[in-house]
Amino acid sequence: MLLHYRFGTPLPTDGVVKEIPLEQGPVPYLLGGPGCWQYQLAEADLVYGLGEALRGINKRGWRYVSNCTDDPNHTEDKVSLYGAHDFLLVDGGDRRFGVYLDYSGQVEYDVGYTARDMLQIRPADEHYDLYLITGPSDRAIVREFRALIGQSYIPPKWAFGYGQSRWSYCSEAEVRAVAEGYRSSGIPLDSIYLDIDYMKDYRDFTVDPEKFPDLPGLAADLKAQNLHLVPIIDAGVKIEPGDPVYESGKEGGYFAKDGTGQDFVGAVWPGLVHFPDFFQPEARQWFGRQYQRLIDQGIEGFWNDMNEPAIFYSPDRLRAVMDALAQCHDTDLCLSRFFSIRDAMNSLANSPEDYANLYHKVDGQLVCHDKIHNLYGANMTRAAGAYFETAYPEHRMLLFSRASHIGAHRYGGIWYGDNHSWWSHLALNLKMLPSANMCGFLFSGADLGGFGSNVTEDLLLRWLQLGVFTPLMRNHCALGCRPQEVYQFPEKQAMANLLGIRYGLLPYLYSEFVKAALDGDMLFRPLHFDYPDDPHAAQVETQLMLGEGLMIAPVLEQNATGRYVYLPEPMKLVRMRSTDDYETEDLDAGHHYIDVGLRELAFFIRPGCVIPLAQAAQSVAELDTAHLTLLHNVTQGAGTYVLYDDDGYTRDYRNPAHYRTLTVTV
Ligand code: MIG
Repeated sequence: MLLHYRFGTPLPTDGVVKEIPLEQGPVPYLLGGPGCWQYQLAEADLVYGLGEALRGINKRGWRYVSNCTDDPNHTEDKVSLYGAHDFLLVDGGDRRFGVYLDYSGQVEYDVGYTARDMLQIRPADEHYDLYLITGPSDRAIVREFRALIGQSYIPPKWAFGYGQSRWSYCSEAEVRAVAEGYRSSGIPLDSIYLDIDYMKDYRDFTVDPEKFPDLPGLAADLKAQNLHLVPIIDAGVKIEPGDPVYESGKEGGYFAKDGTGQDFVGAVWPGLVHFPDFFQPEARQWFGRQYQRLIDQGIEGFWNDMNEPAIFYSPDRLRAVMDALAQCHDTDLCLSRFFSIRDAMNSLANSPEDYANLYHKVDGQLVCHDKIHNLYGANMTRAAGAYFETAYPEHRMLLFSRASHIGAHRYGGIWYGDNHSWWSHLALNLKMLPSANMCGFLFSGADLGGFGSNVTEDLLLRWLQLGVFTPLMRNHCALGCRPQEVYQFPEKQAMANLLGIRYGLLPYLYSEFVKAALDGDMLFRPLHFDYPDDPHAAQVETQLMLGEGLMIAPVLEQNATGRYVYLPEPMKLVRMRSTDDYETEDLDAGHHYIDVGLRELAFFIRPGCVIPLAQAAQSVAELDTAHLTLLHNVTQGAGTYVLYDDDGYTRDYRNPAHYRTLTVTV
């Protein structure tokens, strides 16, 4: 059951695709009112959702604020990350419901933080739509929610291949060296990412003519090796008279304003920038068209960054701080003065004052950024995604974003931003997957190996063992960090084998991904979704169900030679070193210690299930899907798997010719 309530006069969000009649009267389950909803949690209630957020799969015991934030330190004490995903699901066994706040503003979720048994949902104001969803199971509730918000984005098939990124590959020669590093060692790879240094002076949609004198030539040479170049696009447009993007944006009136009605000025990597006003349909169309400048040079995919939007400082506020500092000159430079100077400087980035001085045109009205901050990045994704759909109706483009909001899941995927090369962030990567899926973000993943800090070889191996399963499988790392390309490590052969397994499992992963997108289902599910009556399954935080037939349980601890795994039912363990070197073992339900060496990948097949496995390949284009080995856990009779496959780039997803049934008879 889906109930729709409206409070005040909400601003448009592009969150839902269905019109649901409005209800009057009280909202079932929830106490309080539109200013703050409350729900009394029983001790055993589970709370899921909130998309890209910190902490556990079960969100209980912390508070979260949906407020798109550029914060590269994802420590446990934080409350916001880059996305704002306002859907949560409470499962109390017989009392089970989902709540979706279709809302442009911030929301605080106090999930048993102030009082362990109290859930509180506090929106910043009382202008929003609320949907209350009930159903026979958690999975059914998610499906109903997903039907409401529309079909998730499906990228081209090559985007399911492995990608290598770094901030930054600074020249054509460096990019060619990466391609060579992979191809000469026979390590699979499908894409190489360009970070901001490919641009001329960090100007969007430009290419530095000295570092990359022939981007079309480079893209074509890589394409001949089945490699795709994926450049980054930042939100801020450099103020640069003569630059065609800047000039056309200025001329069209497509930049966001400040409180005085001038184009707002902020500073990010290019120096001083204006921010495109993605809330105007014409501005979205204008910005979308700019991608063509790179598409014309052979580019088929993009990642959108800095679109919370991140603002390092605004000249206005920096000036105010400098003036205040000047006043300090003749005063005593005591400790408190030191702290106030330091705090003043630190308060410049992403400051609420700047957001309060930024204005957008929504339906012809000027609206303060404050009220719609969480929709900014989503509308950048929408600008690009909608352009691609109109310009290339027959052709999928790769697109993923850092900031996001529910609704943007229809136009692109997300990556989880600036994590670190920490073991705890490997676990966090796993925990975010099902939550992101609930909110529609199927094409997602974290920077494998970690973005900030120096990776260790064992961490990268273990991270690849999770990454093998994530739709976006991209190794990315920050400026100044230890090189993180697979071929840089003594264990590169083991890593190559793990990547080979990714390609071997792609027929299954791609099939399950597209089915999940078309059915509004989750690719990754907490165990409790599949085993609702098993009290142990509800407690499991480091294993996931993956599609119809698999359970995964990656090793998440340094120096561990295996891990404890809980099996809610008997399963077949597959322990793989490469697509043609593996063994299987039948395990009973219950707890097991599973040995998983550093060079091995372990996963589990559910009873009766069949998993197609291809041979390892160097790229998705070279994958042989005609010859599949069928891994299975069929003990008698027949087991089947319905395999979805298509050409990997057209959008004719629902064509019945894309399905074939694979059968195993024992
Ligand atoms: O201020 O473009 O999350 O992936 O490498 C940092 C440089 C800006 C943040 C992104 C990261 C990217 C980096 N960017």
